[in-house]
Amino acid sequence: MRRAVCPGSFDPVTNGHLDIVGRASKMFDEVVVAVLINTSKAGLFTVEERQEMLQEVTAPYDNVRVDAFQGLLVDFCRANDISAIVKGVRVAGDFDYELQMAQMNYGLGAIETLFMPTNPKYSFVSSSLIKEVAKWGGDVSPHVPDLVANLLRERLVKP
Ligand code: COD
Repeated sequence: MRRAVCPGSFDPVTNGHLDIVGRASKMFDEVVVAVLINTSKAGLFTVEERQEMLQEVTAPYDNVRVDAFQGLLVDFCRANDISAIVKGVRVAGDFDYELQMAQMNYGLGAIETLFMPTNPKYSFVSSSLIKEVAKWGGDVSPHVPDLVANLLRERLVKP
């Protein structure tokens, strides 16, 4: 079985993430969306909340499942028989860092990384920008699933 991982913080999931997951699901038998458990950085949403959001928004894809991991991504890949990491690249600046991670991950575990150019509609979308805009009451609904837009409103916008 050809299995890939789309790893990330997903705090919260955006349409940019979803676009990559959906496209990867057409190329692999199974895609695991893996949420990093980062004990040194508290997010806006808990890891469990992020997983719940991801489960809901990836439900239309039969071959996508959601999980969480701590530690090295290559160890998660080994434990789950995953042979490829799929990453979205938004702008040239993303590539510099992503290339270093890809080379490190290959060196650590012979895991290949595939880069997918983002859909231009989402090239400026990041979870941190979404949180910043939502915090000040801006409309993020074109850039995130409805479920996420509603949760952001509940959590961030004070009446
Ligand atoms: N369009 C397309 N793709 C996007 C978009 C967008 N608008 N936004 C994000 N993405 C993709 C990118 O591929 C990005 O890498 C991924 O989604 C996740 O994005 P985020 O912001 O949710 O998550 P990050 O960047 O914080 O995730 C970093 C990882 C968790 C992947 C990384 O830190 C990691 O692998 N950590 C595990 C520890 C480890 O193994 N470290 C050594 C690495 S060499």
